[in-house]
Amino acid sequence: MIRRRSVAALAALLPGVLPALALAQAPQPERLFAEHCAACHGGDRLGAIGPALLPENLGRLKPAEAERIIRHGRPATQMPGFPAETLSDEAVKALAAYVFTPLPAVPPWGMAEIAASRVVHRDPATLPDKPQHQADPLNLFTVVEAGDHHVSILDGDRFTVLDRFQSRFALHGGAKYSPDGRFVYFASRDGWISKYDLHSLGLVAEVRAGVNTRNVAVSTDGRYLMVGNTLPHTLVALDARDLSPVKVIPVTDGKGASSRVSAVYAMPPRNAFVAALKDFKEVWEMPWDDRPVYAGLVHSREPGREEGVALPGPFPVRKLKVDEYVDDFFFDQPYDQLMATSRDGKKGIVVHMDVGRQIAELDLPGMPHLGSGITFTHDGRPVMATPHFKDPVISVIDTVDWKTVKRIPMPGPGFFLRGHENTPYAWADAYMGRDRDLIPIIDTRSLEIVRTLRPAPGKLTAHVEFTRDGRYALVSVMEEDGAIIVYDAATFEEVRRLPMRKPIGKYNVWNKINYSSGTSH
Ligand code: DHE
Repeated sequence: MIRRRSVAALAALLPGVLPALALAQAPQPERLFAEHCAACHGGDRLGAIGPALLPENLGRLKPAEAERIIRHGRPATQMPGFPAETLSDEAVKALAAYVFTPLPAVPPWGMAEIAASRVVHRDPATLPDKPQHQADPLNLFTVVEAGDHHVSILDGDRFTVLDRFQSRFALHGGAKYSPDGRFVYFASRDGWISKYDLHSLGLVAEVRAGVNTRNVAVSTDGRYLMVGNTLPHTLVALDARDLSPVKVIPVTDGKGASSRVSAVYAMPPRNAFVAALKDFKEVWEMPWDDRPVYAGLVHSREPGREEGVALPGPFPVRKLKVDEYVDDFFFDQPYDQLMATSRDGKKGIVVHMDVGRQIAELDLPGMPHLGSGITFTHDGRPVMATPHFKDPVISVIDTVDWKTVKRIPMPGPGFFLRGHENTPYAWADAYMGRDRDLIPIIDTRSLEIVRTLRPAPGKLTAHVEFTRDGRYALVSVMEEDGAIIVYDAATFEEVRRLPMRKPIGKYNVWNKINYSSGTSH
């Protein structure tokens, strides 16, 4: 086979021959991939030392950006650039298009593949009993830096970085903690689940639970993780101690159809995971304790009140039928009910978990981002507030009568929203609008914006998290040369600015393990 390098050399000698040769050399993406990419990304494109190169896994990467990365490489990673003498412009284009082409068939990724992928970095039995650092272990922050695929562990009192380490490619979603706050779990878009010890500041184990993963949830007894996948269509239960697989639950209807998982979360008072599905109009509940669940109308936390057919376990699946496909969902603070929307839907729905069905509709046009919702009390009533991807508003909804209390006008459609029990202010952003550098702050008493910050003019700024006492708010400047900016949550004055590489999200141990009403689940 004539290599492209040889063609370039020949072109200098025999210009007239080149057009014919070039035709014969029309880029063949499979061959180019095998030659240049497969060693790191796997011949099947499922990933090896490099990430999986499938459309599902490349998320928001644009084809032009993929071409740029192939040509110039990715700084601070092992991805090299391929100069023109190795890959012509056409070859780069063909490769970029190839990685956005879906695989002809979903590869098998069951118990055997998951178990074989597991890497144990340290025997859990050898880990220290006490923190090996001076920081308050419950006021740490985990910061996901997407710029160079790293994670920083931040002391939430001194605002110093205790550790910074390379993560799996493209971590997405909130870091999740064990109930005692000792361990943190991450999910990457490629399905890697990593367990990190916050006492000794080191990785414990990793496992690939899927080929393309939405997110991971942790049971409040600390024994299990549940991973929701879009490739293949499965939910995967892992043993939280060493990440060994416990059960793969196929997301099927028993008649040959299957569905991607939208997301899975823990519902603490129910001792159950709950998953929403993208392709079935169903919500699935899977308890992690040994209590049976019932496929019937009544499912009650009061012993003896359940009725229906007991489903087989472990992780028996109770399927609740709903009117919409659920892309995004959120819980009321007692965790009895879930509010849900589909991305293209005009309305939201409310599902009561005990009743076992949909009980109300929500007036929520403009693509609400319920996953970023928060709850608080307004005028003595429990309410939830959510930003919208499309409308420049924050909707505030009464979680008793499900009426809209207010649609607060915002400077642009937003992505995230955060509050805390110890502050009356909720911090938003204008991520999806034109002025993406704004941080509007809402007074939850008046439901008005009381201040709008512009922490880094011209730079995308979003996602806020509070310290455990609610005294400081940490804001992300989500740029390559970005920062975490610490604000006094009462005076809105800047206290500290820490340089970071595109810090996407940050998660406070205390707020997460206590299921703070102002933070994500
Ligand atoms: Fe996210 C959380 C889905 C795009 C940053 N995002 C989540 C979760 C889901 C989700 C299901 C909850 C995970 C958890 O914590 O358990 N995100 C989606 C999408 O479907 C969407 C729209 C398209 C996609 O690419 O998958 C999407 N998300 C983005 C982004 O473009 C963001 C801004 C940057 C990025 O990482 O790609 C982004 N998502 C985040 C962050 C969280 C998140 C920072 C955690 C929020 C939190 O506070 O817990």
